[in-house]
Amino acid sequence: MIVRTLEECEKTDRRVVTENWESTRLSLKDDNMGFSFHITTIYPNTETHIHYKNHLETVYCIEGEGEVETIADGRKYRITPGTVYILDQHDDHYLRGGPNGMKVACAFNPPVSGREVHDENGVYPADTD
Ligand code: 9YT
Repeated sequence: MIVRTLEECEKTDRRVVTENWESTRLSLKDDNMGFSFHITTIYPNTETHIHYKNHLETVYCIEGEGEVETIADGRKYRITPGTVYILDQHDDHYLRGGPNGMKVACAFNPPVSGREVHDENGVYPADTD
């Protein structure tokens, strides 16, 4: 069994910080679970273009508020604590943090390796190992 705390992981390179969000990857590919599990903070009043062409992601809102807009159909979804959104179609979308930002728990399949950030098209690279 593996036991970690968010607090200890935040002090390591598991914590990845970008302009719009930061994320602490609590479990990664090398844990061999078939998915990775992250606690992510979306910064207030940000908009991030995301298109996980190579991954599926499930996102559960823990606190704060935000919005997801799916680009193909222009639909907007308000995300509040207790809401889960599931990107089962590799959905191209905008993720917006509300005025107080938003904290979410995310699972990625396949798991990320650790240092991934979005490229100019909102994509994380495919796992080529
Ligand atoms: C919800 C989302 O995808 N935010 C971007 C960061 C991602 N959760 C990550 O890499 O941990």
